[in-house]
Amino acid sequence: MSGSLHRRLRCCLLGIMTLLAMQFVILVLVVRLGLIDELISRRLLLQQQQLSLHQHEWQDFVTHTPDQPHAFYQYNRQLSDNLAAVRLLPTTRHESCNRRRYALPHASLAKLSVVISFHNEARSMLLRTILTLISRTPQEYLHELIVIDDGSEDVGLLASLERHLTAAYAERGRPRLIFSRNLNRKGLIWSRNEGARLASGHYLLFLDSHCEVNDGWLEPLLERLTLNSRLAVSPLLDPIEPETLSYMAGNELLKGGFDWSLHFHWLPRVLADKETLAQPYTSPVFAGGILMISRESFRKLHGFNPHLEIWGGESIELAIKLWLCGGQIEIVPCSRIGHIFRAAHAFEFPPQYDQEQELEQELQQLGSAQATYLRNSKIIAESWLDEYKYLFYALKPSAREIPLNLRPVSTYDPAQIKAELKCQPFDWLMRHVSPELRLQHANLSALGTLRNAGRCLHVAGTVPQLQLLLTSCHSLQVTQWHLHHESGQLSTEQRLCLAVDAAAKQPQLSLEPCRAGQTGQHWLRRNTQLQHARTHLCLDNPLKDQLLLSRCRPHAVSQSFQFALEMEA
Ligand code: UD2
Ligand code: MN
Repeated sequence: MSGSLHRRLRCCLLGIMTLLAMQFVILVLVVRLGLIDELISRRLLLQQQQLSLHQHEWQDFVTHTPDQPHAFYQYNRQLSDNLAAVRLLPTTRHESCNRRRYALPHASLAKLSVVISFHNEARSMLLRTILTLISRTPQEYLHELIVIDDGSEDVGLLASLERHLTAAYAERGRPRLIFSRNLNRKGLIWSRNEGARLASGHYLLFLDSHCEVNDGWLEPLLERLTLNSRLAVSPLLDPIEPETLSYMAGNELLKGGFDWSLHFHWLPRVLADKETLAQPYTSPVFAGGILMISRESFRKLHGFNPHLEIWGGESIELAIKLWLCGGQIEIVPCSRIGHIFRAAHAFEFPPQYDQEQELEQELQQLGSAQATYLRNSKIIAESWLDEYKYLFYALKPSAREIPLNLRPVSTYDPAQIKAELKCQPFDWLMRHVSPELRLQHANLSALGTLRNAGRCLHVAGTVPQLQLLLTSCHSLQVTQWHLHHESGQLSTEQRLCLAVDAAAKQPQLSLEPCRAGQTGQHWLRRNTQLQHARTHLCLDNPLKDQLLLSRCRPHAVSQSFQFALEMEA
């Protein structure tokens, strides 16, 4: 009796477990195959009458994607292909943004032209960007969409896109669709300028080709722009994870900034008294390159600097130019646009220098991406930094060797723009917009690369496997050092400090997290020597590329270390 009860119980339990396991497998499958998204999107498709492209057309377009390895896109292309054309996205903005009514101008006075330039974007990703934009933008404001194929390898893509979109939106006549293809790649900056040239709306929005606008993205931006004609705005960018394509909330406590090497950085900001997370806030530069500006302001500023090539720096230049010449920049957190932030460039950069050019060897060997960015940065420094450009060259000494030989691509001339628009000198920006630029060197007695006999002191590897060595000064990743005025700390950008372990039998050089009041991290500058305060020993490179500490010997070449930039005492 009890035996059969046992058996039945075991059977029952086994049954339940099998059922649970099956449910789990089904759940995993549903999630993996994006079926949930599919279901949601079907509902969405029914709800959103504006979206006129049918599921089979999406499939037809996407299945012609050429097969490429992961590195080609730097995100999960298969997953993108299987996700819905338009996904339901989480609401990431502050809930008060949903309740607000935005003061908008009549649509006939606020026509929007969206410019998307792409190079080698996956079909599903590009189409999702476009369809999401069309379905989440009030029809009456979305005047036109300008899509520029910047020499992509998938040669059939643009024509096919044009066919599908034109068929889908012809009836309602909106948005106006403009397609243009660069047979040879001309770069993002040229293409965005071209897009702006083709545009006819009142406002321009520059968008990357792997974005998903979130609900209600336009109204908060438009409201700000119509309140203040000197303004240009960015939405708050929500990151989309490249592998899972999950849509996450961006951070409202960050603004856009740059350092003296003209690299973009997110900077922390502090909320003022009573300021809420939903309020627009000023920012030294745009949230990356996704920005909205009146076409008239963009024209007055002569657009993006056409001397900048391929990729990089154009939105920083536009920001500097805008601030100095009477404009303002805001990030508007009630407007959300998702963007895939990729870990690495998905495309090659055309070589900047040919072997014939007389250049320092290291510069010649610089990767094309680095060389392009360095050249673009040099153009910006030369155009706008005035007497502060020495700080740029201190951090990027190899930029000095870059020949600019600007091709006469246009009449673009910063000096003329400054005169035309009565622009302020760069110093004004440091005083009123980017005080952090001033702080970046106020408490330093030296900064930049640290050179001994033509080689530079460099930290290789990551914690805990750090290595201190001497390397070529022209590699762009070479460590930039900061010698702090008061603490005597010699630190890297990662806040690692050069220290000496005095307890060991032989004092040893080491790298440790910078901490206030650590005497082991205190260095003294004696002419070109670096003397450790506690042990009185000097940094030395007696045998080629071997760093150690030894008794200080004035005039010893192996103990002479030059910073790229030394402040006057
Ligand atoms: C960032 C900006 C981007 C732009 C760029 C610097 C964000 C979210 N994005 O891009 O707006 O300011 O930095 O220039 O901050 N592309 C071309 N032709 C090329 C190379 C790229 O059309 O030769 C397209 C590309 O397909 C993409 C866009 O340009 O749509 C930006 O390139 P990215 O997405 O690879 O680089 P990202 O996101 O760092
Ligand atoms: Mn991008």
